[in-house]
Amino acid sequence: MEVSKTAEKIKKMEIRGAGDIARATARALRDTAKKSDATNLEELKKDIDEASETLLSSRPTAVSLPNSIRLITKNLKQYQTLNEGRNDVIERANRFIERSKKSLETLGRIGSKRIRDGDTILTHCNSEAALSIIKTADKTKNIKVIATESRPRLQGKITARELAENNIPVTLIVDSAVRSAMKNVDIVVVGADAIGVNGAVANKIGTSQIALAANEARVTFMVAAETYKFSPKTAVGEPIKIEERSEKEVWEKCPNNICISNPAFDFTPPEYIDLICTEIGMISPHMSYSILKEEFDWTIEELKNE
Ligand code: RUB
Repeated sequence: MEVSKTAEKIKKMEIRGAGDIARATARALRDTAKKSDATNLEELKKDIDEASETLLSSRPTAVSLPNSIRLITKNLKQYQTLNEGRNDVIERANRFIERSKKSLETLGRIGSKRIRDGDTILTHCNSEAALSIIKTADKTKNIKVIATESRPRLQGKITARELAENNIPVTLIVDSAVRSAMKNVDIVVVGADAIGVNGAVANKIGTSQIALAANEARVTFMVAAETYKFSPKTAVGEPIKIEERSEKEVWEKCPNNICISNPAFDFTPPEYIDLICTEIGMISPHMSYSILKEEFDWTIEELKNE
């Protein structure tokens, strides 16, 4: 798919969810490298840079998007020939897509061990990472799921439908029912759009309220996230940007004298998070810096000098 089409689909949320956004970005960069009519390496770099800019402007919060670009274009500057550069981008993009799928499988296996037979799991929005844990657990245990509606875009319905199609018992609730539902919940499992160096998790608006309710009820709160959801820029002081979406999503024909605020994500502070389940293991949110060092040390060094 053309880069502009991919960016447009991400903007309109036809492609959505941090993992899917990252893989679509990888495919778009791979296709740019494949189809570029550059006659030298400099021209290829220009094409890749332009494609990256277009993709980056689509949605601001999911750090998986800039991270996939970083990982795919990592070595481009070092190459001497057009072919080396082109092949490296194609190979890295393919590897990223494979890695993304494999990570989901692995973290699903790891996270499922925290789910006990008979558990009721509450999840928010629609996260393939959270669903990977839930579906893996369902293979060997009797579980039930409570899915929140996730206003205004109602991604909870996608989750509910997917679980029902997999014969996993699911109850859909409105977002404001979370606290009253919490008394029947054994564990909360949600995804992440971005994780800061301090361990705070940006995820679908409402996640932090769920974490508060879970904390009050002493219910385990687990985040499912591939390591490419950690944000290297936060290590050099830059905050994660929360996307503000159109007021029309909340109220189509809103009277003129009413203001609407529609942030798409919020931050859950690390003290409300018991575990982050990644493909390299279960970690505490306080280990965020170590993950960033391991995965993105080279980026952090470059970002320091920007
Ligand atoms: C989706 C959302 C998901 C994360 C993680 O928001 O908040 O929980 O992106 O998803 P939106 P995944 O619908 O606005 O993109 O685990 O699939 O990467």
